[in-house]
Amino acid sequence: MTNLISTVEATPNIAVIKYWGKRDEKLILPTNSSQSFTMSNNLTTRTTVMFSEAFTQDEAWLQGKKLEGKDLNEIIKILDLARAKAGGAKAKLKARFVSLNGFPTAAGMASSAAGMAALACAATRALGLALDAKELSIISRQGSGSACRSVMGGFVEWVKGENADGSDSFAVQIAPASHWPEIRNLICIVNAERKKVSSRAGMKQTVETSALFQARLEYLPQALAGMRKAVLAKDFEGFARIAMRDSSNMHAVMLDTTPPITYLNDVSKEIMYCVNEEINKNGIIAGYTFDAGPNAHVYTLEKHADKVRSTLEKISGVQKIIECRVGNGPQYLDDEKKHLIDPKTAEVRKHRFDEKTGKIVVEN
Ligand code: 2P0
Repeated sequence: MTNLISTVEATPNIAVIKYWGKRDEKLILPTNSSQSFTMSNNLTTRTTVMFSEAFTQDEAWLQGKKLEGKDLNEIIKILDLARAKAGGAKAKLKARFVSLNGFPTAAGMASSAAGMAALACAATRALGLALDAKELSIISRQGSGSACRSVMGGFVEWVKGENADGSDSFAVQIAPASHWPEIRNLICIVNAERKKVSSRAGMKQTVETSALFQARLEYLPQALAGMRKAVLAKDFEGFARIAMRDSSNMHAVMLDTTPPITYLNDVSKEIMYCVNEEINKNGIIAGYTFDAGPNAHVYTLEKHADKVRSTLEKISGVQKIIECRVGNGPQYLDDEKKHLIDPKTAEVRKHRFDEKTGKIVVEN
């Protein structure tokens, strides 16, 4: 058994109908379905996984730092799922995992979705498995819920499922990236600091304490159906209206949580006013959505992107704007030089992200 190695680049996804609440903490099963666009590869995470008979334990490096304890166990959980699928002698092999974000730290982007999607793809490929998107989605979901939407490109729905074992809770592609190539996401960075309350802890508190949460669950089927219809019809106005409403609905249940969870700051609110009152004054050409943080994702169409960007840039507190398109999902890098681990020596290669060129550089 030689060369059990695979390298994958995956990208984050930005939800337009949000996931916020679990019905099963261990299997990561959501209280509701959610929908997202997978982002283009100017925001990418590269991950190499190698299995070898020579390894005596699982080891992992993230952003050049060796992982231990809980962080390492989260990686091992996915490696174990991949090993169980492979079975036989391969199920006993230990692995090395190396992952690096190919986007500026100041991007303030959550990388767990891209990272866990890349891990599920790379680990299963390295073991010689050729899983379909559904199986990859189920594995990556157990690393981080939103990751299950990053194993495919385009417009994606994570169907919540009903089964207690999670076998029907996975992502499906509703439309490929080519369906609506004019879509742009202008990511407005207002604060790149780490958030105070993690999504995992925050959504648990919401489910346990928010009185408004039930109303959110009752409104969601209509929002999901409306969003699906708007995207398939390329109805930007309908899309933007539903996305903005769902973002606010999620942030409302966050505020209704005990203790209250507030991710939006004054600059986020300025962006909301600017989109509603200035940019959309003569018709809806932009729509925002906010995740578990203050940075805005402002969706617009290619033909309006320059105008929308120049208006957003004037808001004091907007530090940087990163423009993304809709992406095609994970890419397998078969070029031996791209691996973050040397396949011959099994050593972690020197690697870094070059902020100037926006490229991941692998040395030796
Ligand atoms: C989403 N978020 O739909 C929502 C919107 C944040 C706000 O998915 O506990 O990192 O690993 O399943 O996926 C962030 O939560 O949480 C998230 P876990 P995850 O994108």
